[in-house]
Amino acid sequence: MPRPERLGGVFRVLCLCAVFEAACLLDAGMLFPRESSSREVKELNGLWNFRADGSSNRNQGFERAWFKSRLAETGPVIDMPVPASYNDITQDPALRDFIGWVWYEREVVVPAHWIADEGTRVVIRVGSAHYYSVVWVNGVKVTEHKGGHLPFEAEIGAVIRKDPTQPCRITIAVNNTLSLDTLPPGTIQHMTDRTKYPDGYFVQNIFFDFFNYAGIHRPVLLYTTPKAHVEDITVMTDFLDNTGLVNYKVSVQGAASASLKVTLMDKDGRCVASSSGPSGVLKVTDVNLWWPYLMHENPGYLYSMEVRLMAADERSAYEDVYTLPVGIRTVNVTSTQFLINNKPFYFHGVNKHEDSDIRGKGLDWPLIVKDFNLLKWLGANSFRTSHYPYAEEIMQMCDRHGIVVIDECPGVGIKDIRSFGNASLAHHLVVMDELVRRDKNHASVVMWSVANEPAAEMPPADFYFKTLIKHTKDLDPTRPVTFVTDSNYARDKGAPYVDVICVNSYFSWYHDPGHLEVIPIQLNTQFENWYRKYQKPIIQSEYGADTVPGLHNDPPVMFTEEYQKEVLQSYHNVFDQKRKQYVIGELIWNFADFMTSQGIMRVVGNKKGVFSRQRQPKAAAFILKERYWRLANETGRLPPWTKYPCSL
Ligand code: GCB
Repeated sequence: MPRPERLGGVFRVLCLCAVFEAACLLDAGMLFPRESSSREVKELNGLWNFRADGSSNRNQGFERAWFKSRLAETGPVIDMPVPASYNDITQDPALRDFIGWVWYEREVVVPAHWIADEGTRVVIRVGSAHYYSVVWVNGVKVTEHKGGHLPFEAEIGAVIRKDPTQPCRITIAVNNTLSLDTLPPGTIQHMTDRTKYPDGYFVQNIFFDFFNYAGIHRPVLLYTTPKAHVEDITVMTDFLDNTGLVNYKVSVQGAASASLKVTLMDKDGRCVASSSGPSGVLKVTDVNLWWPYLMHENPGYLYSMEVRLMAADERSAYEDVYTLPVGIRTVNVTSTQFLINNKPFYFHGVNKHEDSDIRGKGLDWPLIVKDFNLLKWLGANSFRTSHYPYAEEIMQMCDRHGIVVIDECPGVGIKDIRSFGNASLAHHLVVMDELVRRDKNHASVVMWSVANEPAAEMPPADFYFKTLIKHTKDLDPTRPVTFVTDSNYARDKGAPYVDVICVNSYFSWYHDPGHLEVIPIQLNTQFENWYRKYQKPIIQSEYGADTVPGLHNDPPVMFTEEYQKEVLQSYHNVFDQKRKQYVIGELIWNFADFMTSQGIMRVVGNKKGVFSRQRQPKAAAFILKERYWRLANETGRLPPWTKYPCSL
């Protein structure tokens, strides 16, 4: 007779398998390109040729087929760095505020053996380009993609093999025009009053509070795989006592049959479990769980799962090797707690933006590493990817450093009733597919956020969010789902479907500006109302105040460093009462100042950062740092080197 605890273990594995089947709905994968003994990667970062299509209908590039010949042959080109937003690179205000198609192009030398070996797949991958992209190789269209924050790729072997003597010319056209069914939504407004605006004048209206930076924002690269290759891997993890469980599924392409060897290695490269076959459970004795930063002395522990595929056809034999970092951890939500590895986790973190001087939303390693150092200095254990998916490279950093992520899709600014129609919903579902497909294996990602502050009170919103949240849970039954709300109406709409209530509020800022004294009562009321209604844990997902660094006044007045400090401290007092009950986290708005479109509410961007846009601390950063380290000391187990939060 199996002992009861054994039965428990078997049951656990069976449950994990059932959940797992549900989670493998996505048919195609898109593994992050990694080099291995069977795969090569060639980065195409650097200078590209660039031209904005300034024609009145912005369509000259297509009418004159700019993709057919070298871009310099059809008009003037300038240097444009990739990755980067193009907006702040030149001195031309027309390019900063440009709306429409821009064209990028560069030539690449493709290694001869990639072309000679017909058994090699050559893939182009764009980490992200905002918003709509079309890609040609040597004048042949290879793919197009809608959506600004997620990767897309295309196999180009057949095109480059057509004439191996030609250099490989890559052309990418990118359009930043937003419509009512893009994510985020926007509208184009044509100004026809000739007494006020010149002929053909139009503007883009947006309903979100960050600059609509555009261009190729993340790395472009070519990579190879063998024809028979590992197309996707999904892992879901659990543990029982000391044994870690890694339930995996591998999908293979390009081979009628293949044999697989799956090996899990610890940090020192020692094999701790192995298996063969396209799916299975790896059992790890004496498991090192993945823990958040400041919750454990050894945070961010990652195993390496090596998948080795062997296959053959009448022509040749193929071997493909892909290694995936795997953190073993669980996530659960009760009516009052957020549990990681069955221990209560309190989010003390930030909201961020991908945003900095000059490069806009372009991926920039010095900035990424600086931001992680600042997060650690602050004692932050988490962030929300407000308001769109961040680069995969950032998600990998979070896995390694134990920074917990609420992964948000670009569903921000859904305010117009027409953005709740079928076309919008269909696109939103696809974006969630792409996001879950990309980020499902990141241990750091503990929750999906499907939207930020939608107009949830509008009648079609109920069906929209019910469908969206159900779809997301079907894609990934292991993670809770939320959408972030600001509206009291939403208390009765949409929220029933979420697992965790995320609420933004700006008491004494947008409401009762200047009246710091209202914060305690209003914040208290906010929490009590939400909890009474839903009995679900609550995260204060935004709060803060605009602050111009160096501006001082005592007693505090709005926009000064003193006022930001007071706002934070008043909120913190209430958090300290409520975190003993059902408040499970606090995320400051914002980590750093960021650029917005111009308007009477913004002084060169949003200034609610606790760091300036150049990542220098305002006075509030020290308040937050002291608090976060105190919270960490109370709730976590600090690594010896972080006892004194002075250096990394
Ligand atoms: C919010 C939004 C965020 C804004 C912020 C603000 O509620 O979610 O995108 O930037 O308020 O500062 O107004």
